[in-house]
Amino acid sequence: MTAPKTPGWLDWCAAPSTPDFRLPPGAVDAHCHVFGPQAEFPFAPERKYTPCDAGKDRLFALRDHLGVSRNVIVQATCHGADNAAMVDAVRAAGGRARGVATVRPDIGDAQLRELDAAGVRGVRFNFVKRLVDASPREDLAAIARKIAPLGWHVVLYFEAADLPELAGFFGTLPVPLVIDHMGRPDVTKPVDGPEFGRFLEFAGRHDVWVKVSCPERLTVTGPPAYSDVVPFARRVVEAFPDRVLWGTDWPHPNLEHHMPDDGLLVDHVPRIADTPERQRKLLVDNPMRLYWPGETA
Ligand code: 0GY
Repeated sequence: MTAPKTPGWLDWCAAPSTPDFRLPPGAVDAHCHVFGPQAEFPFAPERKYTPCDAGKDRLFALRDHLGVSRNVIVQATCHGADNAAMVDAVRAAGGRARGVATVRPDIGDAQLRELDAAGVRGVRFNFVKRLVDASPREDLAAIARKIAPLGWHVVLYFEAADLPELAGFFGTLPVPLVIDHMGRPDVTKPVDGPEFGRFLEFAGRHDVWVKVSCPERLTVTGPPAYSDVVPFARRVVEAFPDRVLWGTDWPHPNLEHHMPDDGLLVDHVPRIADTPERQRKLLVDNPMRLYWPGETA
């Protein structure tokens, strides 16, 4: 028996357009997920949503359609701390994917080494309240200490309004930090305003990488231009050209208003990274340094 999808669930775009923008060779989609398939990889009992299936074969088909070379597959909350679907996808990609896991604080060194051998390079700490139950900071600090010797990083997902309260804790983590979706700015506020200013200051002070992803999730004005998100992403790309990452966020969990055409998300890239050099860093050099160090694209 498989569980039905959350009411109103929007499925991923089955026929994405071919992008006008040609991704440079070696481009990395540094933020995407797999969901199930549920019959093979059941969702976690504690999940906050039940998505459609979005398995590795569909992800790899999208990768090839868009002209992406490699993926970073981030554990989605619907799978809890059972990383089986993500690890299966990373292994099946034959070196063309890395993974970011969710783990519990009691995870053993042998399990961590097994994840590392499979291609996992980080763990995700999620502070978005609609997605997870509370995560005690001492648990997260214990996880960070365990992963540090492996050279992994922590991916942080939080709402912009929560950064002031979280920043002190983030500053204690002994590993590089990777921030999802630019820290989810409220794009109706000014890009020069105090809230985004605090984010930029945080990103400038620490060993931080920023994903300039998810215009479809942050926008109020909507597709296809996502024009309200562009100034925020451009500001980050210009401020931190060597520490920005890009990703599709396929299969786009929990969108309520529209499901993006992933081809148009690729066409968004030149609007936020407006020179070939900035594009190469964002799409190839930076993610290769973080996830495939020492390898050429
Ligand atoms: C994203 C965003 C979301 C969900 C998850 O793991 C997840 O469930 O990341 C969201 O609902 O904002 O990055 O996919």
